[in-house]
Amino acid sequence: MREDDLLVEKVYQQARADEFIWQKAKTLGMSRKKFLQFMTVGAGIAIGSGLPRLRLEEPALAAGEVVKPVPPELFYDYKGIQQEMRWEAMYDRGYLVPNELFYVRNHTATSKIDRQTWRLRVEGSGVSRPREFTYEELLSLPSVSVIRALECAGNGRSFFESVQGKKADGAPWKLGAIGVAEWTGVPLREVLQLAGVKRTAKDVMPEGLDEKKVRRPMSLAKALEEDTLLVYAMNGQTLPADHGFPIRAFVPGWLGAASIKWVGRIEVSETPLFSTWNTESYVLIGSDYQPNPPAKGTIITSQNIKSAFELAWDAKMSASEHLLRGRSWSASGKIAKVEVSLDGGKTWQAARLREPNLDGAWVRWDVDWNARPGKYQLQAKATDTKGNTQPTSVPFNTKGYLYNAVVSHPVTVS
Ligand SMILES: Nc1nc2c(c(=O)[nH]1)N[C@H]1C(S)=C(S)[C@@H](COP(=O)(O)O)O[C@H]1N2
Ligand SMILES: [Mo]
Repeated sequence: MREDDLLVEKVYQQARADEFIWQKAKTLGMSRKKFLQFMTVGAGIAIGSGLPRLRLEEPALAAGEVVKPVPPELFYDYKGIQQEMRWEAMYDRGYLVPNELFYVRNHTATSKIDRQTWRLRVEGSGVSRPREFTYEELLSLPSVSVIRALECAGNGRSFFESVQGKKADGAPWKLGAIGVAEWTGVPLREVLQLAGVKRTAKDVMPEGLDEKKVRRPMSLAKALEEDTLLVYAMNGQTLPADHGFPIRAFVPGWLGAASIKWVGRIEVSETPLFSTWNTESYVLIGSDYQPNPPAKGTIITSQNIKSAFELAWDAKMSASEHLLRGRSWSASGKIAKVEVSLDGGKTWQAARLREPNLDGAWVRWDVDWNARPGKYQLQAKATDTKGNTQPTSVPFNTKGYLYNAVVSHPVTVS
């Protein structure tokens, strides 16, 4: 298999699942021939019975807090550890989400780390020169800046309940668990090369220093991409504590959970790595989804295509001329067009796209609206350059990930 193929999500998931099961089978003394027979019978069913189970801890929500001010006019608060950006607060801003308005998603509390004593350890069977880096050493390496979106896989989760009547587990995000920032840091591949990454390495797993040691693997191919970073600055400022100070991983296009904050260790392995965050959570569980054993559902890697209006939820507006604004984004390419409906999907018009329109970030758009008194359902539907477009509905999954159907935004004009 070529390394490039591993950038294709399905190929990667299948390869790592096969590899995982083969490693387990080998330790049980199964021959390659027997194993291949077993695979064609259906590994997903057999693995639970004949093979050892992974020991995984349950991710629990602990009480915690965020360091930066999170005033209610900028954020919705969920249990003190998840802060959703209010879209109306973006109406009078530019392309980037300022650090003080960027959503926060912590599994526990924000870690407070001293950069003097902080170390990054790179180790595992996939490196020939395991080593540590200090903060200063990391900062002295070549760095790049990229403008990209970071989005939680659960963004849009509340719509499973409000639209489909099925409640999913987790914070009831509307559409504000996303932001676009300029991320500055050292390409992960620089660090991996210094640690002597082997050709035979498969998975790379950054691990957080937070209470739960949040960690999630990526393929070596993804880790070696030029824009997969170890970030130390966000929008030209030292990375804030809530966003992972001193160093966070940034894995563009992938679900937010891959972009591990407060990184203290990176495990590089010749065998596939698993954690609770790619087996129990951040997997699609439901009758429309196939599990990727040992994961309980389809493992999520890439984000999808969505749109949001820069309006309060629900919005109240005066009966007058308005410039309606919003943004659309796709993890698979630039946005090619955005259509807006002011009458709940009956008629559509093209929105004007405003530069910049960066790949992997988002595009700003607007439409004029001479609003008359009444109740409205505003809709926006984006299409990217690869032809991906927002669907009218998304099959339910129990943890409520990747909801990207066209959303009806309630507005009252009086
Ligand atoms: N160490 C650690 N990294 C983490 C998390 C965490 O709880 N601990 N949350 C993840 C999730 S689910 C998301 S969506 C993003 C959120 O990044 P932000 O808080 O900077 O917006 O961080 C990810 N990285
Ligand atoms: Mo997330």
